[in-house]
Amino acid sequence: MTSVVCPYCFDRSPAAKLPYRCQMSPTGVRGGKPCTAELDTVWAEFIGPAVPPALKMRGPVFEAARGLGGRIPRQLPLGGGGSRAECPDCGVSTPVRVCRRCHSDFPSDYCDQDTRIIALLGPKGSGKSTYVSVLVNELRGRVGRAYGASLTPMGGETQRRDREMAEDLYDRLRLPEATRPAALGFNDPLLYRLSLPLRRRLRGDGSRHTALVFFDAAGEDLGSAEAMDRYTHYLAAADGIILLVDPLQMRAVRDRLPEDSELPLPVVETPPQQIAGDLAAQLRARGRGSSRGRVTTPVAVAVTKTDSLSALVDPHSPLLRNADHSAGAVDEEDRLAVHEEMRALLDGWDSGALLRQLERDFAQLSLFGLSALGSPPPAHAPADAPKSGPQPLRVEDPLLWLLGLGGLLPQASGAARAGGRGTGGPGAGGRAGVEGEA
Ligand SMILES: Nc1nc2c(ncn2[C@@H]2O[C@H](COP(=O)(O)OP(=O)(O)OP(=O)(O)O)[C@@H](O)[C@H]2O)c(=O)[nH]1
Ligand SMILES: [Mg+2]
Ligand SMILES: [Zn+2]
Ligand SMILES: [Zn+2]
Repeated sequence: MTSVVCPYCFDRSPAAKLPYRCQMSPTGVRGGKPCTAELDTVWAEFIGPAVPPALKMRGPVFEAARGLGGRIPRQLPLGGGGSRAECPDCGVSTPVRVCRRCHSDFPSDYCDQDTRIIALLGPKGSGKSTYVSVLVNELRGRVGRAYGASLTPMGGETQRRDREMAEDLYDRLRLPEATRPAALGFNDPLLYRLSLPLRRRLRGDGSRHTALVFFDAAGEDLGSAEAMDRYTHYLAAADGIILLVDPLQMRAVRDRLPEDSELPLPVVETPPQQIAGDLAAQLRARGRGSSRGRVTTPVAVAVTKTDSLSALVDPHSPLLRNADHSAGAVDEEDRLAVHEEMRALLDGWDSGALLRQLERDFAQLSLFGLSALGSPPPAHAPADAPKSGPQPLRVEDPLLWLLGLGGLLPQASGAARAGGRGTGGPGAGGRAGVEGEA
């Protein structure tokens, strides 16, 4: 059965149980009058006082299982796999589903597929917003092609922001502005429909659809345990977490950059250790810890802005080239090579303190290195992308790993160990990244 997670309040529900909202259409009314807008108290309470009262008047909500008057609304299958139901008051059918808990409307095809929530965390200025914009672009283009995948924005709000992100970064070559903190109004998540070809042995050549929810928080909101509290439902519902670490905010890296480096250095914000520690505490409090105390949600820890590290890495480093996706499968050996490389680098920067803490807190962990832009922003125009546009490196790796763990993508080589949760492989001794926990 399709299980849907509300992208606004993160309530999980079987798709069949989601209520409907009447569209108040004047045509096709049977018998009585068309429905009129009424105060949706559930939704009004959820979105809070910032929204003007007039907007809180909405079409009536009715249960999928049983109508308001106790009648069971007639449900009609809809072409695309969704369904419509007839409003018990006016008799006109509606396709609009709403969340049971908060009454937010879902985009039209959101409920036809399982939901995967990917949480994006990292200190202020670590590159989260730039990363999302570039990641979406790569999933549509280069990476999407290799896996036969397609990615489409769902709902008017994501479609608008998706267009804006692409125009800003790729047409105008403008970097995203700092994300506004939740205190100034909660930022809606980005909702995408990811379609992947069904594996052949599952018969047929159809597609499997997944609703991907990306949530790009403001760095300020992750700077303290209290601020992160706002995100607790979201973090607890996450199927995977991508934690971005800005190397240019690490003292050891700043000290090691060549003297003549013209790199503009960012302000040093919350240390990644603190974010990881607060995150683990949140998840444990929400029941995501195992009996041995480690958190079970998989965490991809990605060092960003690797374009700025050329002086610190070997010219043959796997960090300097993209993974090969030509087999249409996630290359497990390549992931392990990157994990080991990153582990060695971190070891030199902070004697492995961050990794040791992460390993204590998280049972499923893998290190990544990526660059969204491929080179630093121009020194004279720090709000701009490089002249050549983003030339990303390895931005897709963390997400592909998480999707692979969830069984959504095939894995190549090392498949035996990747399919399970074993450690080992090249460079074993250190944690290879994925480790099961009883
Ligand atoms: N060298 C380099 N710099 C980058 C890259 N991506 C982002 N940056 C720099 O990092 C700055 C912050 O990036 P954002 O994407 O806004 O960071 P954020 O994590 O969303 O920040 P908040 O929204 O304030 O939490 C950008 O303005 C760039 O200067 C990259 O791939 N390489
Ligand atoms: Mg941001
Ligand atoms: Zn909800
Ligand atoms: Zn009605």
